[in-house]
Amino acid sequence: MSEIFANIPVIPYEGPASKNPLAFKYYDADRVILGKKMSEHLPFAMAWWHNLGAAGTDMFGRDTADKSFGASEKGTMEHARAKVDAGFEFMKKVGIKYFCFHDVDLVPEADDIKVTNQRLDEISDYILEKMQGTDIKCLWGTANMFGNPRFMNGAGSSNSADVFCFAAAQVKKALDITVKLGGRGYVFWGGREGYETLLNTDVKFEQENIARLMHLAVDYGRSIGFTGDFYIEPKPKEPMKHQYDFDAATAIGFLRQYGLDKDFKMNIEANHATLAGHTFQHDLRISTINGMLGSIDANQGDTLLGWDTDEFPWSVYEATMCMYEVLKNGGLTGGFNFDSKNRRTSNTYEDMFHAYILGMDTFALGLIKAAALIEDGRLDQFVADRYASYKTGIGAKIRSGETTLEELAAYADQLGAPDLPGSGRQEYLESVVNQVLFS
Ligand code: XLS
Ligand code: NI
Ligand code: NI
Repeated sequence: MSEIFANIPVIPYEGPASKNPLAFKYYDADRVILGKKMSEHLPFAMAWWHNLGAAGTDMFGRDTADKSFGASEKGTMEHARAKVDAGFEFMKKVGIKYFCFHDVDLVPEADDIKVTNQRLDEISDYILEKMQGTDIKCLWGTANMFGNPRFMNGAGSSNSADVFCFAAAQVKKALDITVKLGGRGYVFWGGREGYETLLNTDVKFEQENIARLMHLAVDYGRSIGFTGDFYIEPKPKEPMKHQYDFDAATAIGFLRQYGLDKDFKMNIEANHATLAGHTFQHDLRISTINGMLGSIDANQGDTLLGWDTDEFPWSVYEATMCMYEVLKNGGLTGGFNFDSKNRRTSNTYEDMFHAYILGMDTFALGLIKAAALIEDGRLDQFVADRYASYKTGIGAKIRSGETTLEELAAYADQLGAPDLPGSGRQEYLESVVNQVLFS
């Protein structure tokens, strides 16, 4: 078979001095950081939909990029196979070991679900064939339960029981394919699981039904040998005005309320966290302290725009603080899925490679710098010292639960007034981060 990206070689690591646009400057797969290879710290994944599907269409204009990959007609099984060929050639050339997919990224959806499912069987056989002799696998799969008009009122949260059944059918099939392709995880992103107006919405009913669909998915997944994690991918809005999985804290509360917290973790997307009014690091921290950080959708938004722009991550600050959380979490059981797309104006095959080189180099730098921050130790030490008043005396009694409100009130009476609690030293700490980043 002829190469699709014929003028593009396997991307080598050339180091920070290189000016070759088709080389890594920081991502050196075998370099060991804190006792583990970069490639183990950073299980990168290609998002099938953006890399092989998105061709630049926006609300105001048509495709700018050619993603037919040599197929004579788009939206055919011939095109679906061409995407598989392109995807595997791409992953091999950039050195990526995982991919993520929605069912409808893999094949064109037919009117009849039975036909779509046959197509999924066929394409997954082909993907399996392509996987042979490589170490490429699925990171996670998911069902697209937001594009088809039938999901206009939601999937698990739909008012229509028939639509709920179609959501269930898609989840079942997407789980089958995920397991078949060796997937580590299975994602629920509830793009339509929310509301436009409370005037027509029974929130409690809808949330109970979403939880029911998730329980059914867990039961089925475990019955076919899926041992990985299920993930919720929180997002506050877009396309719905209000989505139920608003942010990590909300999604974790939901999972606990409905008894799903043993099987589910978070898939945190940078741009979703910022849409929720948080930093990326915030949603990662909320997930890690709850033992629920599973996987990451690696992208970044634009502070000037209020939607999910899905840009390739280039902020080394953000990537560093992300990797700081990931390292403290002892890594991820999932991986780093580039849920990112080229800008509409970056419309060539080379741009696809430049984008992944940028994303992978950004996270490699983030990893190097996060490890340096941890080894530097000043941040950790500062935080430990900041809470030192709880190590002894009355503080220790508060922590161990060996006190009463009366005793604390008597303690306060006797003091009269406490000392101020100590400077937070934010500017100093920010300068430590800069020093570590740029030295
Ligand atoms: C959309 C989401 C979506 C999920 C998978 O905003 O990021 O792409 O990752 O359905
Ligand atoms: Ni997104
Ligand atoms: Ni995503």
